[in-house]
Amino acid sequence: MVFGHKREAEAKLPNVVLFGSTGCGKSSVVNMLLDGNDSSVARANVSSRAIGCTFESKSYVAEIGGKNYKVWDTTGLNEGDEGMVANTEAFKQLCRLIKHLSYKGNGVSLLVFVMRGPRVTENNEKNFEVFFDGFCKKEVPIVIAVTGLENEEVIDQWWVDNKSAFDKRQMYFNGSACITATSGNFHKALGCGVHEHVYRQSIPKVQRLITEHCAEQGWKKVDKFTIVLILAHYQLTHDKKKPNAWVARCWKWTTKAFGPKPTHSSTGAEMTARDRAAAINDILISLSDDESSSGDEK
Ligand SMILES: Nc1nc2c(ncn2[C@@H]2O[C@H](COP(=O)(O)OP(=O)(O)OP(=O)(O)O)[C@@H](O)[C@H]2O)c(=O)[nH]1
Ligand SMILES: [Mg+2]
Repeated sequence: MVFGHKREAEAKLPNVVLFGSTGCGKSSVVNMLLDGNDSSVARANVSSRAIGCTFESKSYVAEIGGKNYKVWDTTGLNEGDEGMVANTEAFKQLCRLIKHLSYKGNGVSLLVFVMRGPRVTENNEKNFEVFFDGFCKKEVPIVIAVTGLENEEVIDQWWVDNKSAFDKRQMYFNGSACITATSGNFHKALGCGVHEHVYRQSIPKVQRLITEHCAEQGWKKVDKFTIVLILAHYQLTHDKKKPNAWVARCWKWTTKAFGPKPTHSSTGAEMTARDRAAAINDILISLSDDESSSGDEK
């Protein structure tokens, strides 16, 4: 019974979803948000392994400034196979989490895009575009935490100097934090990690990102069948007439996520189109499974 009440209370907390490339520091940022919380609360696993460490979305209740938030650690998006941008499985999981929070929870109150500095890569840009612009349609507040900035002379200057590079890529954020998300290797003489000082200074910065930008009302992705309709519409009208701007835009990001746009000039390209269609189909099936089971928990 007590567990039931606890779960009910947790379900009402604002959801904060972290996303970004594999190894950019998402789980490390989650642990920063848990700083100051009861030490018995489980921390997120962090690893320097090349293949990725977090394989499913997992939530943590973080108390920040006297208020509780449900913080979601997610699987890293990566360079997928065959030139696709998002690793299909990771992207699928991320979309399913948003769907789950929309249909079974109280929506998403804040997205945190975690990026490893100091360079903004094409992959960062595409992950952002596909997920935020494409899937979330820019409708939810978003902030950025740039990790790996421990060697900057004046750490916060990094954003001042680099914001224009994001603007140029049309990556706009409600807030930003320049941080290091690790205290680094233990240094005997210092008696702590080599980055301990800058790490400690970074913790309140990421916590402020949440307290200052988390929306009271969670955003819900309501158009559950939009993607299916867009794809069906495009495939039906494809080659017969030019798609309208809305369809073309959605097509653009699904193409970026799942593979190149097909041309009918060679057999090889048709194979690619078929592979891509199968990947999209797979995603749609799993998303609609999720929705059909959402029932009255909405
Ligand atoms: N130098 C440096 N290393 C960092 C920073 N943040 C995280 N790391 C290290 O990067 C590695 C990956 O960190 P994680 O927090 O596991 O990254 P992640 O994004 O959760 O990774 P996946 O779950 O695999 O996608 C670990 O060895 C961290 O200690 C940072 O700001 N600077
Ligand atoms: Mg992780």
